[in-house]
Parts: sequence; structure tokens; C-alpha cells
Amino acid sequence: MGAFKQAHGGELKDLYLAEHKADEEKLRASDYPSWDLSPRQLCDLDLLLNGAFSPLEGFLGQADYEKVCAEMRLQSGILWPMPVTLDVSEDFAGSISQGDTIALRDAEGVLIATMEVSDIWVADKESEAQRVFGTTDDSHPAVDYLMHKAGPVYLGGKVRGIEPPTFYDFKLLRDTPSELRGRFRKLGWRKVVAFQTRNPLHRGHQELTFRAAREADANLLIQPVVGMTKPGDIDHFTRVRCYEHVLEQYPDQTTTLSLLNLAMRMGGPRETLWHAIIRKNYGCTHFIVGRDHAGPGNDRNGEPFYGPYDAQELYLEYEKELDITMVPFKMMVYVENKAEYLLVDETDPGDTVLDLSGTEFRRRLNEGLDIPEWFSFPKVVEELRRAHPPRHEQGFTVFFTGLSGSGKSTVANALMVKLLEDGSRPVTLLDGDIVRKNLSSELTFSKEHRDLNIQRIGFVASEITKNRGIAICAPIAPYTHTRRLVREMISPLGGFLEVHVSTSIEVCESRDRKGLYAKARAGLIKGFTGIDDPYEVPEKAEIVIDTAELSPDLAAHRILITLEKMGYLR
Ligand code: PPS
Repeated sequence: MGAFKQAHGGELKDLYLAEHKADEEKLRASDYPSWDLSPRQLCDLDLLLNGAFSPLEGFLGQADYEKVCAEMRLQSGILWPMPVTLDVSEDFAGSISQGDTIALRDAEGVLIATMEVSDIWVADKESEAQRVFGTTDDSHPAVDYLMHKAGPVYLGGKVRGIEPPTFYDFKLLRDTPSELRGRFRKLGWRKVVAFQTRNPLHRGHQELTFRAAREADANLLIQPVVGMTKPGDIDHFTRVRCYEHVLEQYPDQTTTLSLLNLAMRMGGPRETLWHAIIRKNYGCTHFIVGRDHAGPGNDRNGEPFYGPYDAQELYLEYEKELDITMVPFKMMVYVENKAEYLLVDETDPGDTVLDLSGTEFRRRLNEGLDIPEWFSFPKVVEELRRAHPPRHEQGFTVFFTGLSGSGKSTVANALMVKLLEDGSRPVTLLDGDIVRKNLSSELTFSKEHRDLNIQRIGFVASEITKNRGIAICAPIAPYTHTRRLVREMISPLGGFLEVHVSTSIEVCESRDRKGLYAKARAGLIKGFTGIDDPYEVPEKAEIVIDTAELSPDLAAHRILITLEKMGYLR
């Protein structure tokens, strides 16, 4: 099949062992050192094994890695823009030697592949970040991963597949390159234009992709990434349900959908070439490249990491070698007076052009506001609304912090009762004492244990918030850093409101309801917050309450009003 020639001139790889050989290797593998793959490594391995990363036959060795970082080429000279490396801990690296075979397992311990270790080296991550992503700024998701999550030592070597990773979701929509090529062959599709996406598709995308296919005189493959995308993206379960609705909008027999288990790096231009090679491996002849393809957003100073058309420019330089034609993304807009989508340069001066930015779309979704029909399909909006209900249907956490005896529990109780009276959602109170009794009974008041205690509270509250309930937490939580971690854990899942109960130490001590301050002063309790252990005053609390000045009833009322203003209560 001429149309399915590889960009790299070689064959499509299939790195799985034949069944009987896999069985033998499985037996031997019980003696191999085992590495538990991270989610990103599992995605990489999946695409290595099924041939989507052809011509690679394993994780890059050092010489290939260096050349890929420096020149986007493998030692053989073949174009390969993205390092695909196996990063491990120092401990694990120290336990193996060059020439050893290791077992690569998923999180449940299932043996996915074995790898003959040809290279072991300590990566110069700064240099890698600079050369591959053009920056060492860790607000770039791939740089963040490299610097803060990836292990310090890289292993390279050929992999031998034992068993494909298991997926329980959308099985029928996941294809290996040879399966998808088979589908194209069966359908008689000789030219296929691929569309890569990590976002839900709306009318503009549907118009654009179909137009691209018509212009290329090709069929269309919508191939969204479901492996790992940009942190904060809409989850793939919701997106895939949306894609299925959009698929109904294309004329019959023109378009197909297939999911790609790629772990994106958000590497802009380099990543675009990588995407093209992968699509070539999947049997596509054309690839749509949009504005800011695989863009990571803005850097620390609010500037974009890459120019909007850098990816298209780089593609043009390598298009011949890639051997998959670029279809540059043309900006489409809705022209109200003509009731149709047109390319920007097709509009007339008198036309009324409508636009809805991504940010405005998310705001409308968040606040349950109208989303116009010209922008998206009703079924897509319905799915997105289901997954992202307006704030008054989302969960939230009210996180009290303050000294012992400051009145946290009293106000938290008053708030709980008022919220129960409102009745919009289930309410859980995670008071300091209750948690210490039920979740953290073995913990002391050392810094380490206090942090652990707060992290446990944060975890439970995040689960409650995610499932659209209300969590009220009332620990002392004396450390800024830990409070910030809790905020970061919960904020992406729903509302988060920090309430600093700022009642002074003098007032708390004079109240001394539990007699603990007296004991602390007498040296009978060591490390008591505010006496001989620090309390770091919150700087960013949404509400500050001093119970020496405000009754519990009024304090709870003030919190309710704030929640209302933020949109969490009606
Ligand atoms: S922390 O730091 O957030 O983990 O503390 P927390 O779990 O909220 O503390 C719960 C109650 O423990 C009592 N207690 C102490 N507090 C501070 N320091 C020391 N050393 C200590 N020992 C016991 C104290 O009464 C806390 O209850 P509240 O409700 O805050 O008065």
C-alpha cells in the first residue's frame, strides 16, 4: 500500500512478543528487577509497543537522546523530535547494571513489557528543558514534569511487549496503528486527514475539520488525545461523549473517531512534528495544524512560550521528510448576517462576526449562563453542563484555621446548621477534635504529624468537594505551606473558602475552655500552638473573623453571604 509508507522509510513496528514467547518471558520476568511505570511512562510504553512511535524500538539510549535533544534526529539520522526516556529513581538505577533485563509493570503490578538495559545515565535536565522546550521555566508543564516529577536517572533499551495495558473505558474507540490502517483499507480511504485535539469540539471545529477534509479531497480522522493532556483540561470521559455527538454532524461515511493514548508534553513546534509522525504511523496522509498547536500557555511573565505560527513554520521545513501533508488551520468565525461559518479572510467588511473566547465559554458554563447555538451543539453543551455544573451545584470546602480556643468549632457548627437548613447539598464537618479521634488518632503534634493531619483532612474534603458535597474543616492548621497544599488540592474540584479565625492568643488563653493553655504555660504540654509552637498567620484568607468581636451566629452569616456572592449558594 503506497499510501502507508512510513515517514522514516522503515516498517511499522509491533514490539509485542508472540504468545508462546511472551509466556516464557513472563516466567523469567519473576526474577527481573521490577519498575512500576508512572502514568506517563505507561502511555509512552503503550505507543512504543503498538508501533505508534515507529521507528523507536524502546526507550532512547544516551546517544539517541543527545542527538534528539540537539538536532531532533536519532543516531540513524531519522527525524525524531521528542525524547522518549525512562526516568527512574537513584535507588532503582543503583540496583541494576548495563545489560540487565528489567520488568516494566503497571500500577497494579501487571507485567507489560521487559527491557534490556543498554544505557544508564544521569540526565542534565536543565539542558534537556532548554534544548527541547526552549525554556527552563517550570510553568511549562513539561519542564515542571522534568524538574519536579521525573526521576534523576534515565534508562535506555529495547522493549519486548508481553501484554497490552488494559483500558476499561471506550475500548472500541482505541486502535493500534495497524488496526486503524486496516479500517481505512476496509473503507477504501486512500487519503485521510487527521485532526488532533485535547478539547471538546464545537461548531467551528466541525466546520473547519470538514472543510479541511474537502479541500484535501480526503476522509477525516478525529483523533483526540486521551492519555495525558494539559493539567486542568476537561477530563477525557466527558470529552469522548462530546466527540461522539459531534461525529453525528458529519455526512455519513466521511469521518471516523479514534482515541490516542498519548502523553502530551505541550511542546509546541517540536511536539507538532511528533504528532505528525504518529499520525503517519496511523496511516494518515494529511495533518491539520492550528494556531499554537500543542501550546503550553503562557510563561511566568505572561508571555506565550511559542509564537502562534511557530509550529506551522517548523512543519514546513520538515514537511517533505515527514511525508504527511500539513493542512494549516485556518481561523473560522461565525458570520451572523449570513448564518454560517467562514474563514476570516472570506468575510466582507459589513459582516457581523461573532466570537466566544475559551475563557468566556468556561465562565458561562461555570455560571450556568446561556451558550448560543451558533457556538456549539446542544448535546455537547448538555454533556459539558453535566460535567461542569454551575457553581450553585458544585461542591465546596470551607476551611477554618486559627488558634486553639479561637472559636473555630463553634462558628463551624453554626455554619453547618445553617447549610443543613438550606438543604442544597450534604454537609460534613471535619472538626479538629473529631478528626484527631477518628482519622489521626496515632498522630502527635510534631510539625510532621500536624502536616499529615491536615493533608488527611484535605484529602477527605477534596473527595467530598469533587462529589458535590460541602466539607467544613476546622483544624488549627498552623502552617501556610500545608494550607496552600490543601487549597491547591481542592480548588480544581470546586469551591474553596479559607476562614481565618483571628481571635487573639490573649482572648483564647483567657477563655481556656479545655484548660490546655494553663497546662502549656506550666510546661505540662510541650509544643502548644501560640505558646511554644508557631502559628503562621494566613495572608490570603477569604474571610477573617475575630470571635471576640463577632457572635458565632453573625460570623456564620457572614460566611454564608460570601458563599452566596461567590455563586456557591442561591
Ligand atoms: S493541627 O495542628 O491542625 O494538627 O491541630 P488540631 O488537630 O486541629 O488540634 C486539635 C486539638 O488538639 C488540642 N491540642 C493541641 N493544640 C495545639 N497544640 C498542641 N500541642 C495540642 N495538644 C492538644 C487542641 O485542643 C486542639 O483543639 P482546638 O479545637 O483547636 O482547641
